[in-house]
Amino acid sequence: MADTATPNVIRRADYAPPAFLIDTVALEFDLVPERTVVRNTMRVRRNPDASRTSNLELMGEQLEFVSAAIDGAAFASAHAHEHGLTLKNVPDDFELTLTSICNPAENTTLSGLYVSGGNFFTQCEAEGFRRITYFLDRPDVMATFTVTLRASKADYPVLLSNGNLLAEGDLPDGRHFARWEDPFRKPSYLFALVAGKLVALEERVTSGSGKEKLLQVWVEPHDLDKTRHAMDSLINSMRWDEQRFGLELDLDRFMIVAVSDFNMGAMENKGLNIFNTKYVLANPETATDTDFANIEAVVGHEYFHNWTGNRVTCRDWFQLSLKEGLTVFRDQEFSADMAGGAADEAARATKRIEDVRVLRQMQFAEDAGPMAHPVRPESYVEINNFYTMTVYEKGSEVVRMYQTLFGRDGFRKGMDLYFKRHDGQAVTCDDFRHALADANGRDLAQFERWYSQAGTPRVSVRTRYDAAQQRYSVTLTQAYGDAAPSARETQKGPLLIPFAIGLIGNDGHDLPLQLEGESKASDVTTRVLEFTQTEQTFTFVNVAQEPLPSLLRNFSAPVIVEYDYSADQLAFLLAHDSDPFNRWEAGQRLATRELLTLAGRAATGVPLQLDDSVVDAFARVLTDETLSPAFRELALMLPSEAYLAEQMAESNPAAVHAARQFVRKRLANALRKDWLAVYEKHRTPGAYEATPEASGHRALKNLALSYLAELDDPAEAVRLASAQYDTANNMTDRSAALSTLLNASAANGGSVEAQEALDDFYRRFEKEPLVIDKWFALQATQRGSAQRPVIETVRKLMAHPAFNLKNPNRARSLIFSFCAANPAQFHAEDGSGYAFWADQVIALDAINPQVAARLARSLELWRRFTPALRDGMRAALEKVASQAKSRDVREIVEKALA
Ligand code: B3K
Ligand code: ZN
Repeated sequence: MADTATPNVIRRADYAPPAFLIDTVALEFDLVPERTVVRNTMRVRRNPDASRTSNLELMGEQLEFVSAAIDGAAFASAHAHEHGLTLKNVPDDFELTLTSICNPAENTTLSGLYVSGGNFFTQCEAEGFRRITYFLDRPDVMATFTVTLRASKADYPVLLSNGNLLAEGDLPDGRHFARWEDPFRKPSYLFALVAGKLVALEERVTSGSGKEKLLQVWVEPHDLDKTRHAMDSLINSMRWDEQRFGLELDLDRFMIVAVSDFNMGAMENKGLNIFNTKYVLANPETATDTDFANIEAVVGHEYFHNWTGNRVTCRDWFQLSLKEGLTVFRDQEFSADMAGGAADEAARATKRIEDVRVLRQMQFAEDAGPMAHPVRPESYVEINNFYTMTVYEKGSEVVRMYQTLFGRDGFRKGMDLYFKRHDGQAVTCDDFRHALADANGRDLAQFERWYSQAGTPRVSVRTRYDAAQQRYSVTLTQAYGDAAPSARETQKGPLLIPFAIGLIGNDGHDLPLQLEGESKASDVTTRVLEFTQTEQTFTFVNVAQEPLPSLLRNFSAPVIVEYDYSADQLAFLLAHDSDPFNRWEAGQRLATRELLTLAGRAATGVPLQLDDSVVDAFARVLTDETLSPAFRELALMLPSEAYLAEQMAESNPAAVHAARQFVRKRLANALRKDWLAVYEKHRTPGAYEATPEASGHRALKNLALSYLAELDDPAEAVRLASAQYDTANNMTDRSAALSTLLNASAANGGSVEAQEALDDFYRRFEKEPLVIDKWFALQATQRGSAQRPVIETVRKLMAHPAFNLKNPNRARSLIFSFCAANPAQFHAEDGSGYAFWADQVIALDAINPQVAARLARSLELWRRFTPALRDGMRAALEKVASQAKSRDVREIVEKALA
C-alpha cells in the first residue's frame, strides 16, 4: 500500500486529453471480503481529439490481474505493473474485458472498495476507482455504467449501486444478485456500491414537474431512529434547488448510506451518496445543535453536487473548485435560507458569520504557510492533499463575489447559461467564469486572478472628510502581505474586489450614498464599489457630516481590511451598524486588538489589565434584548486561540491562552449578574426543538455557563452545570455542561463532579460511537494545568478499549482534537505534544495515508512560532520525513521543511 516511488509533481500546464475514450462500462462483482473478483467490460475507442498512441495505458493499484480479452478473444499483450495495465497495439474501437481481484477486508486506506462493520462500501474520489478495476481513472472520461453485484444473501441482503435497479434475484449456494443501471454518463470517481445488512427510512415525494421520487436513508438497523433529520434535510434540499436554481432531481431514486469508517464528511456518488455516520445520524439525545446544522449542510452539499459536480463535472483535478467552491456556496446559501429565509438579514448573518470565522481561522492560515495555493492549483503531488480550505471555502467566496457583483438574478442567469452550455460535460473554472460574464454582458478577464493568485489580499483604507465641500473620500489600496514564497510566485496584479461599504452618521443611522458623478443619492445605503486598481479613490458627495465608514459589509470579498478605527469607534459600530455582519466584526476587531496587546504582555511577563470601555462594550451586547440570542452568542465569543496566535509576529500559544483566559475571567467577574440572568432567561424547557431560535437560546445560555465557570469562585457554575448535566433532555445541553465541569475542574486540579459526569456520560452512551467520539474530544480539548497536562490524559485514552486508530472519526476525536484544537496544551514547551504528533502521524501513515496527511498538516506553520517551540517542531517534522512512506504525508512534511 505504501507508495515509496519518488513523488512526481503533476502540473496543470501538462493537461492533455485522454488518448482513448470509454463509452460504456459493465461491471460484475463477486463480493467476498478477502477476495473480490471484478469483471469489467468496456467499450473503448480512440479519442479523435487526442494525439495517436498505439498502447492503451489504464490506471490500476493494489489489483491482482487475472485476464484480458479484446472483442471476446484472449489478449496476450497486456502487461500489469505497479501503476496499472499496459495493453499493446490495441484496435481503434473495441470491447475490452478485464478480470482482476482485490482485497476489501485488508483495505485500511478507505479508498476503493473496503469493508466496514462487516459491510462493503466504496470511495472513489479522487483516484479510488483504480483500486477496484483497471480504468482511465480521470474525470474527463465519462461513461454509462451497468453494475451487477453478487454476494451471500445472508451476509449481504442489501446490494446497492448508482442509478436504477434493473433486476434482482436468487442464485445457487445461498447467493443473490442485483443489477443497477445509471442512465447518465459519469466519470469513474462517481461510481459507488454498497452491500450489507442495512435498513432504510423511505419517503416518496413528488418533484417540481410532478414526477414521483423514492428517497432512502440507509443505516445499520439500530440507527433507524436517527434518520429523520437527514431525510428532512434531503427533502428541503430538493425543494430549495428547484426554487432557487430551477434544478430538479434527475433520477427516480436517491439514496444516502451511512458508514462509520469514512475519510471525510460524505461523497456525492450519482444517486448513491455515501456519508460518514457523523453527518447522517441524529436525535436530540445523541446529537448537538451543531450536529443538526452540519447534517443539514452536508446533506444539502452532496445533493447539490448532483448538478454542480455530477451533471457538469471537472475536466481535471486542478478544476476541483469548479464543483467544490460552487457547491459550498450553494450549501451556505441553503443553510442561510433555512435559518432566515431570503429576507431575514439578521438570521442569515449568523450563518455568514460562522462561515467567515471558519474561513479566517483556517483558510487564511493555509494561505500563510507552505501549502498556500490558488483556488485553481498549478501543481500537486497527491491530489487528496488539495481538498483544502482554499479550494472549498475560498472557492465559495469567489463564487459569492459573482453574486455580489451581479445580484441574485444576475447570478441565476449565469448559472442557467452554464448548464445550457455544459450539461453532460467535463469543464474548467474558466468555462464557469465565461458563462457568468456572458450572461451578464461583462468582461471578467481580471476576475480570473482570483483563481490563479494565492495568498490573502490586504486592503488598506484611508478616508478624508472635507466639511466645506461635504465630500468624503475613501482611498483603497490592495496588496498581499508578506505571503509564503509559494503564494508570492503566483501574484501578478490587482484583483477585481467587490467592496461593499456604508457610511454611518452620528446618530448611528446610515447616511444616503451619492458617488461623485451621480445625479442623486441611491435608495440603498450599502454600495458595492468595484475596486480594480492597486490604489483607487471613491468620493461620496453631499455628505452632511463626517461619517464613520462601515467597510466590507457582509464580508463582500475574502480579504483582510486594514483601517485605523479607535476603540470608541469600534464600540459605536458594535452598537449601531445596520449591517449585522459588521456589527459582529466590530466586536471581533475590538477583542482581537485587546487580546493581541495582552498576549504581547503575557509573553514578556508584564501584568495584564483590560480597559473598562471594552468590558462596557461587551456588557451592552450581552444585555441588548433587541439582538437575537444566536447573534449575541457569536458576538460574545472571543476569537479562537489559534486565530489569535496566527496574528502574532511570532505565535506564542501559551501567551495567547493566558491573555484570552484573563479576558474571559475579567468579563465573567465584571458581568457576573448579567451572565446569571442570561443563563436563567434562555433555558429551553419542554421538548427539544431543533429550530434556529431554540438553538440560539441554548447557545447563549451555554456560553453564559462557560463564562460563569471562569469566576474566581466557580462553585455556583459547578452547581448549575451539574444540575444541567443531570436533567438535560438533549446532547447540546448535556455536552456543554460536561465541558464546563471539565474546565472548571482544571482550575482546581480535578473535581469529583467532573469525574462523575465523565463516567456517567461514557456508561450512558457506550453503544453510540458518535457520542463516544464526543467523550474523547471533550477530554482532548479540555483546559489543562501545570499539575495535570492534557497530554497525560490523551496518552491514557489511547489505551482505552474504545480507542481505535483505524476508525478516522475516533482518531480525529482524540488525536486531532488534541493536536489541532488544544493549542495551549499541544504546544507545551517540553515538546511532548510534538513527539506525540510525530508518533501518531507515522502510525497512521501505515494505515490510512489520507488521514495521516491531514494530521501532518498541524505543524505546517512551524516557522511562525516562537524560537522556543520551533526546534521541537522541526525535529518532529524531520522524524516524520525520515519515516513516512506515503506520497500523501511526504508531500506535506517535505513542503513544510523546504
Ligand atoms: N467530493 C467529496 C470529497 C472527496 C475527497 C477525496 N479525498 C465530498 C464533497 O466535497 O462533497
Ligand atoms: Zn463537495
